[in-house]
Formats: sequence, structure tokens, C-alpha cells
Amino acid sequence: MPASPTSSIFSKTSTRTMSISSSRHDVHQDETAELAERGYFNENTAPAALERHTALARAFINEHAAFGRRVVLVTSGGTTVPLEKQTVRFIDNFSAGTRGATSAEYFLEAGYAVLFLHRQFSLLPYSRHYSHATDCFLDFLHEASDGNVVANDQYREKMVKVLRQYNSAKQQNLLLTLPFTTINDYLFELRVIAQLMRPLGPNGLLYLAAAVSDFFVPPERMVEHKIQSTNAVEKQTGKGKDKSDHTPGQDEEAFDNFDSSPEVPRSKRLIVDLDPVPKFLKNLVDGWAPEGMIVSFKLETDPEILVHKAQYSLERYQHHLVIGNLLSTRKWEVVFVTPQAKNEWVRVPRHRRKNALDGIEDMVGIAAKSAEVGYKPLEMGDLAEGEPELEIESLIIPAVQALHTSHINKVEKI
Ligand code: 9Z3
Repeated sequence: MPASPTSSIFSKTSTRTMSISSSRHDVHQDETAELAERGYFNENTAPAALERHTALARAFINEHAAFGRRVVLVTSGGTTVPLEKQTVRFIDNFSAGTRGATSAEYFLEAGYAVLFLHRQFSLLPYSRHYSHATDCFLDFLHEASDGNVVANDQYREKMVKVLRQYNSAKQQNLLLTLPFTTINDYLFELRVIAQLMRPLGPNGLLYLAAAVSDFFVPPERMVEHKIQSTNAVEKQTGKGKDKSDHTPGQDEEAFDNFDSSPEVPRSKRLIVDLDPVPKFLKNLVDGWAPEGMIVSFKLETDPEILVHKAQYSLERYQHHLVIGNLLSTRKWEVVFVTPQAKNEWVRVPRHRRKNALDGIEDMVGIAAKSAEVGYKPLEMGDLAEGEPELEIESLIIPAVQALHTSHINKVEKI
């Protein structure tokens, strides 16, 4: 269940009021979040680029704050979970950053300045139209008789449009792109940027679309060097006898739950033992960015739990909006879960859906049926002009913008 409509969370004051009247359980949760935050940032090392990124973000935010402009932090792409300090192997996830990069463009179109915190080498606003595609970028171009490189006729119109939008954003300094790679980079960067955004007050918007790992290897359990698949070096040099520096040998640990292939000895397996990443949304809401509007995404694969999980997240963190999406239908439908309204489904009408190889169109509508109470499909009538295929972000961003406007109005009235 979302928070009750009477306890609107669209203001710092109301959030505070709620925490004053909160139960002991909530107080305990607050303390736990604070401790987890302090513990995490003390025990983990800040990324090398943090200082430089902080300076860039500060200048960017101050410039736009001076104009009274709205600034959105869009997070985008997946986070890696390194298994070694000198990282050869890491755990990753599917996200290419389509949601984030596309949303950033629509935010720019809506007049926002965009701080784009993205996984390095994931999709970027504007260039996304020509990168990571199945068609090679060079296939859009040819060499003219005078030796100039020109766009092929069929692509020219769109390319000029995208190029103009990109240049306009750049010339007005409306887009700052900052890369991260690991879950640790992401958390340090997010904290600093959210704190820098505080002077924006309610004009700040956090739009957390990055696919953030829930698990990581804490530094005290991370080996320095590449994890070995054989103990050949150990046998020859004796190196690796130090427990912290190698995977434990066969005799060191009772081994009870991998009986499915007992013929593979313990020393040849790689067993990855991950800790949960502390839940930083709580800190974000209460401390880092208390007046800005916070939008998080909830990703699930099971349609039966999507809406419940999104509602649970909103109730737990008391922020402003959770956008729920299923892996299989994320390009065509999402659900807006807010404290004050019924769940609202944003859907791309069937005839405007782009074919997505990584989606299952037949699944559209299933999650809504699973959470029938409050089901209210929202197929917007006002479709964007231009291409026949419609990106769902062109529907999501105006809806978020409208909620942001009421957030600003509410905070300013107080
Ligand atoms: C999302 O749910 C995004 O919409 C996607 C976008 C990652 C699905 P693509 O990059 O995908 O366009 O292919 N992002 C948030 C996912 C997430 O990690 N959420 C956390 C959770 O579900 C909460 S912050 O627990």
C-alpha cells in the first residue's frame, strides 16, 4: 500500500512530520540507514574521478540554479560488481542505458538542465541513435565526389535534427555527462551530486533509472589479484598461502550444498559470496536531497509482484514516485506509483510500438491485471509528432514533469 494520501510527501516538512510520528520500527530503520551509510563510505574507497566530477557538477548546478532552472539528475546503465581489486572479472547486468539516455533527451526538450550520471560506454543522449546499433555507424555515411563525408539521403533529415538538438544542448551547457563503472563509483557519485543539488530546493529532480546491483563484494573480502582457476602457482611458489590472498583450498571448509556435481573438487570452483548493498534511497530522501523530488525505478521480471514491490518501495522510502517496469515490457509500458493517486499505467499504443528484440509484447497488460485493484490504463491521446514509432519516454517525461510542477508548488506554498 502506498503512504496514505493525507500524509502527502511532496514536502520536506511532511516527510519530517511523518518521521516524528513514526513508530519505533521506523526510528530504528532511520538509525540503521545512517549507520549503514557511515559504515559504507568509511570502509570503501572513493573513485579517483570523484573530485573532478564534483567540481564539474558543482559548476553546472550553480550555473543553472542562478537561472532558477530545473535540474534533473538522470542515472543510467548498469553497475559492475568487481570480484578482484585489480579487476579482471566482474558481475554486470543487462542495462544498456536506453531508458536513461532517452529520458535525458526528453528532459532537455522540456527545458531541464540534465546531469547524466551513466555507466561508462553505455548509451548517451543523442549519440544513442547511432551507437550500439545493429547497423554500423559508417553505414549511415558515404564519401561524396568532392571527398567530403556526408549522410546518406534516407538518414539525413533525422541526423540533422539530432545533431541540432545535441549542439543546442551543448552550446547552452544544458547537459553534463559523468561516467561511473562500479557499484561503488555509483554510490559515491550519487551521494555527492545529490548533496550538491540541495541549493536547487524543489527545482531539483532525481530520476534514478540506473540498474543498480543489490549485491557486492565488500573490500575486506575482495582479493587483490586475479582469481586463479588452478593452484599451479601456489604449488610452485608457495604463494597464496595467506588466506586473504586466495580462494580457500579443498580442506579448509566443509562443503555441503553443491552436491549436484560432487566430482568437481572444491578447489576448482568459484563460489561468489556477496553482501547486500545498503539501501541508500532512505539516506537520499532524508539527508542528501531532502527538498528535491525523487523518482526511483523498480524492475521486476514477475508480473505478479511488480506493483506490490513498487508500492512497498514507496512506502518504505517515503519518496515521491516509483516507476515500475517489467524486463519484458519495459519499452512499452510502465506503472506510476505515487502516494496520492491510483496506480497509473503509461503505455505505448500497439500501433506505435517499436519492435524490441529484447521484449515480449504479449506480456503487456499482464502485470496490471495481476494487481487489478486500482488498475487505470493511461494511453495518452496526445502523441508526439514525427516518427511513427513512439518511445515510451516521450510519455513518461511529461507525466514526471507534471508531478514535479506540483511538487514545486507544494513546497513553495509551505
Ligand atoms: C529501471 O528499472 C530501468 O527502467 C531499466 C531500463 C534498467 C529497466 P534499459 O537500460 O533498462 O533501458 O535497457 N531501472 C532501475 C532498476 C533498479 O535497479 N531498481 C532498484 C530495484 O529494482 C531500485 S533503485 O530494486
